[in-house]
Amino acid sequence: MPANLTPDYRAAEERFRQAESIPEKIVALEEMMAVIPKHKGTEHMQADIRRRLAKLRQEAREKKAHGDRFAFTQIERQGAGQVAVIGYPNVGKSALLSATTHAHSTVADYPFTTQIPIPGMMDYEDVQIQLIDAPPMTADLMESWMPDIIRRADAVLLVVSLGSDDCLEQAEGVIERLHRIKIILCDRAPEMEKREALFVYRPALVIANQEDREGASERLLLVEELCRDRFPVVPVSAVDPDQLSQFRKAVWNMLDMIRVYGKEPGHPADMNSPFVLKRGSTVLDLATRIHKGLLAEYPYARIWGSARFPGQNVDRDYRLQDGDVVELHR
Ligand SMILES: Nc1nc2c(ncn2[C@@H]2O[C@H](COP(=O)(O)OP(=O)(O)O)[C@@H](O)[C@H]2O)c(=O)[nH]1
Ligand SMILES: [Mg+2]
Repeated sequence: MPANLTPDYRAAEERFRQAESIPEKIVALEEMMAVIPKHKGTEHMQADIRRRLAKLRQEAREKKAHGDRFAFTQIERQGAGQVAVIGYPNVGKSALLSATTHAHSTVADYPFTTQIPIPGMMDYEDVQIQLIDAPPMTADLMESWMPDIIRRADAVLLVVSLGSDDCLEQAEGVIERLHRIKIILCDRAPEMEKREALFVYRPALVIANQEDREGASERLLLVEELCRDRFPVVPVSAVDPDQLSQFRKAVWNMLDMIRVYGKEPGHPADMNSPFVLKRGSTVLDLATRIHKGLLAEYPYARIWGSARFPGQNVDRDYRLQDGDVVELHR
């Protein structure tokens, strides 16, 4: 049975499409509900509108409970690094977060379900990395506080869907939109002197999600071609947990950090809780971190791992490597 939608309905639907905030969307949906012809042919559509309304109202309540814009962007940093998960609607950002963290982000097959940034902690071996499920953005649309989230984050996961013919647009749209507000996504931030004034650089991975979908392998080639020499591309499927160990590892590598394990003289190393430092950190950096300056002046260390022989003495400028066991001395 044809729906026979009226011009009034079409206009309200268009307003909904254009709406950027939750209240605007709610108003537009209520209008759609009011003017939709009520007969059997539109029953499905009515149910869909009601469902979307319920969802948005719930989110509006949650948003209130979560406070204002300031509170959105000031997500307390936890773990080894903070990584913003961004991208077009429906690419699977929330699904990835749900699969890799304990965060409860709504996964749904219609756009714009995530309206507030939701943090979750992802395990990678013996460290944890904070992922932030951000609301969707497109080449034209972005919540006003999204740039803050991205600037505050250490790195970015740009998620695209290999299930969609728009996958290239999903990558380029985001990259260009951010460039316009002076955020450059890159593989590694260039040397200071090579940076453009007033721009911020954020390391990024392109996460090619929905690899299980039909046509994904052909689209993956296109995405890889687009990103060549610019970003690593990590194909994943949020619905296949076995694959996600590669994802975790790639995120950790992007952060460019090392883990070192502390050891007290005469005691075994504490292999349970590593110190996480920027790659390139020295014995002095570690001493400064642990002792907040007290031991920082002329420390030396004994190192197990990257040193030439176990327990070798190294001076304070020694560059630590991932996995080193370090016994600090003064
Ligand atoms: N087949 C498949 N479906 C996925 C995958 N990731 C997400 N989805 C589905 O795609 C839809 C949108 O996912 P969602 O995480 O809400 O997207 P978001 O808008 O980017 O947060 C949902 O129906 C998900 O179940 C995937 O890797 N494979
Ligand atoms: Mg989402």
